[in-house]
Amino acid sequence: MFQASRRDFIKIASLGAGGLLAGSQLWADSDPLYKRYGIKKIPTYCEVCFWKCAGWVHFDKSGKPYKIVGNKADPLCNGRFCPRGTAGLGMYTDPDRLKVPLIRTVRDGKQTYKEATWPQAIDYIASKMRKIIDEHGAESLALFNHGSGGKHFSRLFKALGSGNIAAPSYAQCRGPREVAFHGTFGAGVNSPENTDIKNAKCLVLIGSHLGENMHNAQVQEMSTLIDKKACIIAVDPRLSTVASKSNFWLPIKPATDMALLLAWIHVLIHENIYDKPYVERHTFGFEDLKSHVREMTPEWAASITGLKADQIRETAWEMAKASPAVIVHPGRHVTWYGDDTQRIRAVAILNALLGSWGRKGGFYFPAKAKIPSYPHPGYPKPKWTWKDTLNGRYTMTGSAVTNAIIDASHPDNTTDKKIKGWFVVGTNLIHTIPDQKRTIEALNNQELVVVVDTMPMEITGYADVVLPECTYLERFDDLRNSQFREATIAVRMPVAKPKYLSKPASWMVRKLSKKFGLQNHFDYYDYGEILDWQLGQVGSSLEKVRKKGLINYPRSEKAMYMDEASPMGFHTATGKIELYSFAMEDEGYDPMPVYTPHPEPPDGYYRLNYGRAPMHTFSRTANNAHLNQLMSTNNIWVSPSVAKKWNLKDGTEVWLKNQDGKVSSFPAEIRLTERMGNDSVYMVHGFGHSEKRLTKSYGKGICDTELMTKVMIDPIMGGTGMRGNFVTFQLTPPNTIET
Ligand SMILES: Nc1nc2c(c(=O)[nH]1)N[C@H]1C(S)=C(S)[C@@H](COP(=O)(O)OP(=O)(O)OC[C@H]3O[C@@H](n4cnc5c(=O)[nH]c(N)nc54)[C@H](O)[C@@H]3O)O[C@H]1N2
Ligand SMILES: Nc1nc2c(c(=O)[nH]1)N[C@H]1C(S)=C(S)[C@@H](COP(=O)(O)OP(=O)(O)OC[C@H]3O[C@@H](n4cnc5c(=O)[nH]c(N)nc54)[C@H](O)[C@@H]3O)O[C@H]1N2
Ligand code: SF4
Ligand SMILES: [Mo]
Repeated sequence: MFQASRRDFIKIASLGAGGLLAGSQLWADSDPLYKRYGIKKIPTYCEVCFWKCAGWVHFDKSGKPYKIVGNKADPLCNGRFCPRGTAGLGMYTDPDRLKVPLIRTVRDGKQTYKEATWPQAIDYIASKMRKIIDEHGAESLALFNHGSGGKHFSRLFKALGSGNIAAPSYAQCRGPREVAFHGTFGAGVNSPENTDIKNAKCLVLIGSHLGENMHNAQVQEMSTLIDKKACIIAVDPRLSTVASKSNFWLPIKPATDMALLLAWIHVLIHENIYDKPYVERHTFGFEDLKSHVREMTPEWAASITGLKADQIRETAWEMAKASPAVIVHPGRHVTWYGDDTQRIRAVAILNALLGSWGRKGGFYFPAKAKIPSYPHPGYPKPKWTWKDTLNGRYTMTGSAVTNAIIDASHPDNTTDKKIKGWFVVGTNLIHTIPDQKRTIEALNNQELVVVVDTMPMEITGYADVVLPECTYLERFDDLRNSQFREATIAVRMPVAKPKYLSKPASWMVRKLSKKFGLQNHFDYYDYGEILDWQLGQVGSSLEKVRKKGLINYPRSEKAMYMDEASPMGFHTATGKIELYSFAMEDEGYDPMPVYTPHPEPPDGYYRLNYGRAPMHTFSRTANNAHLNQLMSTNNIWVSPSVAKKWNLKDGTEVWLKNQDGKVSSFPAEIRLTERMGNDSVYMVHGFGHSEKRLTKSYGKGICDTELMTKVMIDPIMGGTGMRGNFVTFQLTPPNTIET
């Protein structure tokens, strides 16, 4: 079976490569062939965040890329890029980029990096990997990845026989949401979320600061709702941008959302305003839920949340009025307080009572194109994976848990399942995973650390070998096959020759594979050949898609929503939407969500709250020249009353110290604002870079992650709750600046 399709693959690929402008051939000389062929634009999809908007890169007269715009045919962006995507060329032109492979060495008794050629770097890595594999097995190698480059390394790891592959977009981001929605509807919401925002009559946002969180089509659709004067209910202790435009702003006391959600459930059920036919037909456990929330009245929740009971009741009625065209948004970054899966279960249950799953204006059923998977020989079965290290923890996780792999890499792991080598591809773990100390202890316990990045981010400082990846504008990557209302396939083609000695991840894994006799897995010269073959299987080609940028698969509206006439099966144990979950009960978790109070800040301390700014993505854009100009540092948002207590003015420079005595490495200025409550401070995540090679962003602002020494782990799936840290102000620098 494999052999036949393999031969096909090679034949088609070689034909394709001859007929098209394959990437590496395009840059065979210094004269861009795009110019010679008179090609004015090349399709790509954006890598500045993970929404992956499809766009066009335009060339100037000399054949140099000069602007990126959205592809009008792409439903994920509708022809418009966000400020970050528009500044994508800044990733390509950044003079601070990693330029050559680096190998850690000792010079004059001090550790430093020496520049290496690619063959030296590959040989070095392969020999260290070989040693780990011989002594411990391939299972002892772990891959942390995020983004397109990681996909290539993921295939290398599977081919080697390691299943220890994890991304922070799960246990530091949306993992609890996926587990909660799976546990309720038998399906996750995934990315892009299957929220039918443009058709909603009511949108409820719990945190979820859309507009600052700039996920493109989602924000565009929300703007149309605002224009249409649809009902927006924003639950946020901070007056977020969207809260300022909403009909109802519920300035909830942080960490108490569960009480509000349960009270809303109470009102829907006990005031008889839920979608009765839908609930009767599709749900399981209604009577249990009804008695569970009997006492959870708006008055009860008001005493916990600091909200007004009337407002809780009124907003529940607003949702019911809009039902089923109502979305209680499932959120995205939901790893907050450790009971996150249960909080999002409450969100899912609310949606079920409102009848919004599978209904227009609620959650649509998304579509994805069927692309034949990348052809490769079979993968060996690992002898063990991260799952076998859990020891009864996180029993309902649906994906690999980064922090569980860190635990397996830590010196305190006394089991025989140990991680001995890390590959870190496209994730700045130091800024991404809370409890930095533990991450660093695990890093220092490795025999090999390879970091593949485009920039000299903090994580590169812990590497034995740093491999410079070229930016997304200089390479092919996998076809984008995002779920949405309709399926689309988008392509990323190189628009420029890789700068310096940088290389695509697809090239790196091909080189490494040869050292392990696995080259059959990476049988291409240029990754474009694989894309051409895959596109050939769906009746297209790279050359055709180059002209259009996308393949659209239009779909009837009927297919997007529930067919009310025929029976609907859900992929849960009962085949119904589970308001009551036996699966959770069997694992020893609450079958229905329960409110538990969370610790409060001690006297003189404030809860550390954080979020996004529209012009930045995590820690990856702070050094981008264009975006740095728009926002070069973060500020510490404080309420006037807190400022008064501490005698802080707008612009006062402060360091923050957390509950464990950890002081921020750098200061940031106070932003005095009525938009904050008196129990928290707020900052935008992604600043406070401590790596000097990041010349534009080094020392600018405070890194929230270094103040997150307390982690509230979600016992159900291992998510790292990050909002249980408390900080106070310090007006003088710390004694030692940590880097
Ligand atoms: N511009 C930009 N956009 C992005 C990203 C980016 O880096 N930059 N990253 C993308 C990614 S991967 C993700 S996961 C999303 C993250 O974005 P979201 O999923 O929207 O993140 P949240 O943590 O829900 O939102 C932060 C908001 O939660 C509020 N909040 C804090 N504590 C509480 C609380 O106890 N209760 C309630 N109700 N609210 C609280 C904060 O005040 C803040 O307004 O953004 C995505 N979009
Ligand atoms: N304190 C704190 N921690 C958080 C969050 C938070 O808000 N606060 N948010 C959480 C969330 S929601 C998420 S999804 C995660 C995100 O976590 P990460 O994905 O780790 O996000 P970044 O910090 O942007 O790190 C991305 C890294 O990829 C590199 N990179 C960019 N482009 C490329 C490329 O083309 N190739 C390669 N090889 N590398 C590239 C960047 O230079 C950077 O080092 O963080 C989580 N952690
Ligand atoms: S939302 Fe912005 S940064 Fe994210 S993929 Fe789209 S254009 Fe790029
Ligand atoms: Mo995320």
